[in-house]
Amino acid sequence: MQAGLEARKILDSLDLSLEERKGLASPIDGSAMPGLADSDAKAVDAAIAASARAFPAWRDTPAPVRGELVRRLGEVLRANKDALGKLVTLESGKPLSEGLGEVQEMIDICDFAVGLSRQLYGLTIASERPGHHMRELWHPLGPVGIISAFNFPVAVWAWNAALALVCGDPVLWKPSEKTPLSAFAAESLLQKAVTDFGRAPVGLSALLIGGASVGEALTRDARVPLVSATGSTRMGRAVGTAVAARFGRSLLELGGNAATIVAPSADLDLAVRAIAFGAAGTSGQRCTTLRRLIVHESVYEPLVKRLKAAFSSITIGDPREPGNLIGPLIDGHALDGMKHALQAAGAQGGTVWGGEVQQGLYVRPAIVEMPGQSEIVREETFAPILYVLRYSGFDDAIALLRNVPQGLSSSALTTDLREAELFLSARGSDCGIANINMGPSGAEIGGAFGGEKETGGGRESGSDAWKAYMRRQTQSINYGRELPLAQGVKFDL
Ligand code: UN1
Repeated sequence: MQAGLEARKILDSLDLSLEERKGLASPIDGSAMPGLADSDAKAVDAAIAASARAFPAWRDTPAPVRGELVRRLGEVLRANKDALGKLVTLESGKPLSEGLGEVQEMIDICDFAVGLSRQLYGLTIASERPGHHMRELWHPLGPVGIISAFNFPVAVWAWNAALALVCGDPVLWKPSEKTPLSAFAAESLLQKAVTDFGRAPVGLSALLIGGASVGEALTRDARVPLVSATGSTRMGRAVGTAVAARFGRSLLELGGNAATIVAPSADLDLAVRAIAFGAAGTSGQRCTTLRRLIVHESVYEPLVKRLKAAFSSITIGDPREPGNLIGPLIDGHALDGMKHALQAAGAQGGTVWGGEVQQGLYVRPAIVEMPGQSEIVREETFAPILYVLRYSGFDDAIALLRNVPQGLSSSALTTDLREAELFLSARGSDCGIANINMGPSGAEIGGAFGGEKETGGGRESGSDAWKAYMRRQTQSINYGRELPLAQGVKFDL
């Protein structure tokens, strides 16, 4: 069945009948997806106003009760996992197992957030003053703007929304222009949970469909104290500076350009599988995708040979077919970007293997052997291109790994304890994520997710990432009858 028709059927099955409007071409077969109307400036302003109005009531709802809404969202997602996962596949072109995995990631973060709703812990602090105590309390922050990317069209929203909601914050979501339908379906599932829950204020959550102007409205508006944005470094720079100019907070998850070091002691069977999934999985369109492989000279030739064989065996085609490991690129722009990068790599001394277009937006992942970490290698191209570099000393490998502007994810394949620990030490990887004996992509939700340098410094998802969605208050309480001043200061009237 044409992808566009199948998408409409799924939306119907979710009771989301759309009016006849032609949307984007599905990356799977070019058929027209159902279209959604853009939110105009007035609608965006009204949604922000409604979310600001919803805030006091949600703030005053006890956190474990807020958790109950997120628990219901998790249940609605469980019940609709197949439909939403399929829609993600139809719209983004990722294989169905990954579309379903993405919804699982949403369910997982809901579970995490429900537990968190009873654990928004602050500290108690010993006071230097007699008859005093001190503590830190975390308060809700206000409406959170979420700007998400096409490659994880719903999971990254869920990371943000599930945490923001238990933290007492309304959410305003601008999804990627490339994947509005998955967002529309996910938002409607949240609305269903809101209806079942019955105690949420009007305006608690909104979906804003449209392009850069919608994102700009969120970044400029002082009623939105936090903007969490996932996407390109260029977009993040614009968001970060605009939000900073009004002293708002931003949480940025931008370019990746991940690297993996393959040491002489690496288990090569495991390495081939980890590298193939890391570099070619999701057609190279994760921000954690492995793009730079740094291989010890002693294993370089056999590994590259095995990687070429493995990449040749990757089945490429309709992502709805269970046998296909990778689907298409998202659009012609992504394909042009890949072609441009391969040309540039050739011009910078690289030897290109693979990378051919099979048909439409389906491409064979490329392996490019590079003489050094040239300009094109230091840039992130959102496509399945694996640059391979050679090293002789482990310190040199780490230096190569670090010598790029981005700092999201990294890994080392080694069974040498000293190398592994060095890689994980302050002298090792400079990324937000560092793995041993696995690839750099496919993180679980329990850890904090994000990276350093041009990746933007934000942390989402697990661990204590929730703190970004709240404001911290330091409280001092005097339960005595004297008024001692800190630092022994005297001010006796
Ligand atoms: C992204 O590409 O923006 O770690 C998120 C991973 C996924 C999330 C990627 N869990 O690859």
